Amino acid sequence: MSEHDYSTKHVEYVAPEPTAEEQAELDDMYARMDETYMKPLWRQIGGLMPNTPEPSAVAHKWDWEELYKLAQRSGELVPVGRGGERRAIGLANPGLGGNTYISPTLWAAIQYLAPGENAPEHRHSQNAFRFIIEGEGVWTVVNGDAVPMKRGDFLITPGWAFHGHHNIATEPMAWLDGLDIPFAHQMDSGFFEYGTEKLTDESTPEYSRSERLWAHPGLRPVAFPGRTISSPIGRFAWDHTDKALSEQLALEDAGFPGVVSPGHAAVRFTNTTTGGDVMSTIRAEFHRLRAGASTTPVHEVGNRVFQVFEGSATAHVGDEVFELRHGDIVNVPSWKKWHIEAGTDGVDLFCFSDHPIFEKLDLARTYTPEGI
Ligand code: 1HN
Repeated sequence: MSEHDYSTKHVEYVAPEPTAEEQAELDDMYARMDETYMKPLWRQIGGLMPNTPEPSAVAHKWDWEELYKLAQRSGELVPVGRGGERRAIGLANPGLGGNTYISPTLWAAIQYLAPGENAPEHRHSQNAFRFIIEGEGVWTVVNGDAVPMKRGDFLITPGWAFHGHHNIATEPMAWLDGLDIPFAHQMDSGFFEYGTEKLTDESTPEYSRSERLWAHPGLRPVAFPGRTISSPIGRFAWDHTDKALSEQLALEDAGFPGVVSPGHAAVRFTNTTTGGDVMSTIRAEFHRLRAGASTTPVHEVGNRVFQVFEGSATAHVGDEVFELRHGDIVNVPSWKKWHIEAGTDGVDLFCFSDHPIFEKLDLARTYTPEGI
């Protein structure tokens, strides 16, 4: 709960009624300000400093079937290669002026790679991840480490790591990409470089080197002490995530703590050298709700994006209600009250957010109107 009263409202400034002469002078002054790129605060404070965040981004749902069909069509019509770099279709929030921003900070896209195709290597300072909603057969090569991509896996490509992908299977594959592109773009902090067109490692190991070294619970290699900016684990394999979630619910059944709230299990992907988020700007989590369970309604500074992995759910965001099935994506704009209710078979949900940005800058706030 918060000590703040979020119901206070801005007072509209009412200027004293000017005489005709004064009005002419005022008009002239405002015109001159306009011509010289100046703006008086008294005409805009309410918009600049709302009592609580008033995001331009709106809550929106993208239908997986529709996304997949269009990705498939683009696979038939548009080649992938140097220049375009990726056959990725970005999700453009209807409130963000036609930019490919799902939120003011985050990019989300569906990427499609047909059998035998290569997405050439490049690197950028923007952080990226992939979440694999279905399929397998693609390996991504991150700084020379070949990383398998399989159903349920979460993979990271930290900023400035070279990366390219190839599909060695007989089936096409589509997955979700998330990046902090809008944040980098709006802050003018982005850098980009091409790498090789041919992947630096075309092997197809069952586990990446990063997993072989780092992905053993509670153990780290003594040869690599110290902290890394992003997680040293490049791939969080689904079987670990699945097990961690089922154990939380099994412990709940046995009367032990572990779940977030009744019937709501959740894990966060972490940088094992710090215990913090996998990357400096992006948080990633996996949530599992039993049938009939619901998350606690909350307002939060920052932006979330959910993708349904299995099952079905109803998302409530502000006054809107979205029915979600496998693969569907929905976003929660900053400070919009949200909660998610599981459908009749429960739901598995992948979630990513920009919350680390606000936490690092001491700008994070949450408010649970109904208490916890
Ligand atoms: C990118 O490099 C990838 O590496 C995916 O798979 C999506 C969107 C914009 C810019 C670069 C990738 C991207 C991207």
